Amino acid sequence: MGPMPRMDRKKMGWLLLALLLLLTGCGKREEPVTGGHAPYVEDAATGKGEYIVVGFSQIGSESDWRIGSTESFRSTFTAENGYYLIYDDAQQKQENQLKAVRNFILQKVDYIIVDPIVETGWDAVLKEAKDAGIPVILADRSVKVEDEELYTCWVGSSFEQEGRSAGEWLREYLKKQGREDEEIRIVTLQGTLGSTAQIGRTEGFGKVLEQEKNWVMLDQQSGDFTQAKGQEVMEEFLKNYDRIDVVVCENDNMAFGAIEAIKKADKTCGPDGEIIILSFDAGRAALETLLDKDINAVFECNPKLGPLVSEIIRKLERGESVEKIQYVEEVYFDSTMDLEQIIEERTY
Ligand code: GZL
Repeated sequence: MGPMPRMDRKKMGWLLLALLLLLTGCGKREEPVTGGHAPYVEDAATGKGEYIVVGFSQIGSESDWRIGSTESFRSTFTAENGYYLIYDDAQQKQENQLKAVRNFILQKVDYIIVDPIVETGWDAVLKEAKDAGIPVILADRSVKVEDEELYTCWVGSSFEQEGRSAGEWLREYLKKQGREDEEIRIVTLQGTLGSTAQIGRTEGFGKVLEQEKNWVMLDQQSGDFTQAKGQEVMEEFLKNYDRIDVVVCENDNMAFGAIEAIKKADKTCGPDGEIIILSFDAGRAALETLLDKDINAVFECNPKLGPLVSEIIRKLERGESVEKIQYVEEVYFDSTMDLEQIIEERTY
């Protein structure tokens, strides 16, 4: 059965939604963000709804970056901007994301946005969305599926480039210190295993590691992108290895945990310390930590994807085609830069 016309589809959708909410209560889904407007007013003349109804499955609230990402989507997909947002926080569980997507399909939303916690396990639910005629846009992390046509497009960072940039920065930094021939003992606090960000950053840094014969990767463990887990894993590393020269932290919050663990072990880190700390995301807190000289360099990962995704939806609404993959621009920061101004302007 092809997609139902928006108007009938819509009426059916609201009926089903009312039934669903009646049966299940509001559940953990947040109240739709409508800015107080009536949820959906059809314009009899055009038969088009006043709002574009968007279901957004967000991973959780595990990190500063994630909070910045959620803020970007919620401040973009507002009633004032012509949207009716149904937001779902999966609390870092893929099964909750799959449930949310199925709910969005049941409610016959116009678009589904997903930030997939890990790359695998999406074929079935994306096929259901496709069969229901609902376009799926991936934001931030991506998926590995048999048929790439199961999603309309993906917008996010080149995580492999982020990892490579960190390796290249470290190579230059060590050269300036006259340590290019010294054995460099490295550990990595990885992000959520199987997530696009973790896969790309690990691979990208690994590409540079391969070229540096005196670099040794002692260990790589997941800290799941959280500060608590990052500290726990770093404590283990410090117990297991008598000398660590570099910690690659695949996000800021794990870097904060690693710094806690290093200080608890009466060691020092940062530009004036014995352990070099590299981090990804470059949120305001990380830049401030850079200023405090506890971190050596941070590699930006831009969470402000809301406006980009809205632009994509507007194009699709006009029947225009969109790029399958769209990367966002990113830079890095280290303690040689004038950070005050940058921190001042940081919006996440
Ligand atoms: C990266 C994003 C990662 C961040 C973490 O795009 O998926 O997830 O690096 C966040 O801070 O938890």
